[in-house]
Amino acid sequence: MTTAKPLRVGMVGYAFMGAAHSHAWRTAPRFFDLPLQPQLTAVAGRNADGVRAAAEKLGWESVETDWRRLIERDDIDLIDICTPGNTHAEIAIAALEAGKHVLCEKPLANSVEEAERMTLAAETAAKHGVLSMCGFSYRRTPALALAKRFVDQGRLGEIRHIRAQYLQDWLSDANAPMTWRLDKSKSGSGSLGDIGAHSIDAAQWVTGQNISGVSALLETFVRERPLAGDLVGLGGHGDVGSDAPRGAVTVDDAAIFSAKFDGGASPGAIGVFEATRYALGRKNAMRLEVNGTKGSLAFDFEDMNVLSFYDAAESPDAGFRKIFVTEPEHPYVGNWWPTGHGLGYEHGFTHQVVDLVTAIGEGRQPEPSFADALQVQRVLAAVESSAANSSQWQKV
Ligand code: SOE
Repeated sequence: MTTAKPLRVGMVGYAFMGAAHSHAWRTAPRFFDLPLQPQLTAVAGRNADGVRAAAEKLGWESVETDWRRLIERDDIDLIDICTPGNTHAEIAIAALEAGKHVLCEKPLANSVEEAERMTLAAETAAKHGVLSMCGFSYRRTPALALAKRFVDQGRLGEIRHIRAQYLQDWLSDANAPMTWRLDKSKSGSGSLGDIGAHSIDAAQWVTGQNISGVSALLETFVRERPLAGDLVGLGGHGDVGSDAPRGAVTVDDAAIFSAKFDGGASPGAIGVFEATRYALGRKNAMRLEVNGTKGSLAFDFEDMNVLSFYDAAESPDAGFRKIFVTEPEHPYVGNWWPTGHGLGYEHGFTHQVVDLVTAIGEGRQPEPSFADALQVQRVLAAVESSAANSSQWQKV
């Protein structure tokens, strides 16, 4: 039984991300030694029956039907925001100003203006030991964390190219019904902010270089979709029939853009990005390839326990090496299973909780900070601005 001080969590929202975060809060202290003991104290949702059922299923001790109650409660230390992006700024700023730590799902906000206000509130709160993180969970996939370790060790040399794709296909069916993710007033953007944001954060984090300019194209292939009662969750393919009333899709279905990186001393790298929900057959192919002067690496989330690495120092016929990222010395892996057993999507969220709780326990800034997430927001805005202006080059 741990003697660690409790960290009492209040979570807002209980859909896909709420389920992933709940699993992480429950699991992290069982596999990692943490300086604080997370407690699933309360979950908030507007629908009383829905939130009670979610609390029962996901293991939360109490429920609220208004997130503001979580902010008011003195038995809550941290607010975990698992709601659509249009609610992030109001909830995060209120929580930080009330002295509660914050974990906020990605993207940080639906606009740069909101992200700037959130970052200011986070930096003000940090002066009083109130800390915050944005949930770019792919940083905690062991293979991507190993990729960053290789770049930081200089094993790729100077970075020349970044190639990032995030390919899903859950909207390929023109009759797949509406969801909040297709409503700009809720999601802020479509594939660009939902999955492109992950690629932007991962590319900047792994390489240590920020994107400084972009040229972009956005496309919406299906401009109206059947309304299926309330906006359904991710890919809700309920049989709504082609005669159901249809609503306007107000976000991008796909985004492609080229990018220049700031590269520090040497000339920055250049990158090519793609995010789509129409790559038929690709289910969650979050891919990153980095080419340097000494080596290259490649990652595909659909084979998430593997990092491919090409070392120019080896004979050319050595080709790309397939590293099975399951050795105890690999990031996070040692706390789980013996070598070769592999991890899954949910482990990234558990590792996110481990790093957040450890940083809070040690009183230091968790990463990615809101400022890191603001940089991603600036890239998202530059992509939208470029696409709206004949793909003109847009500085970030
Ligand atoms: C939907 O595209 C989604 O659930 C994203 O919102 C998540 O951030 C990603 O991890 C999986 O796909």
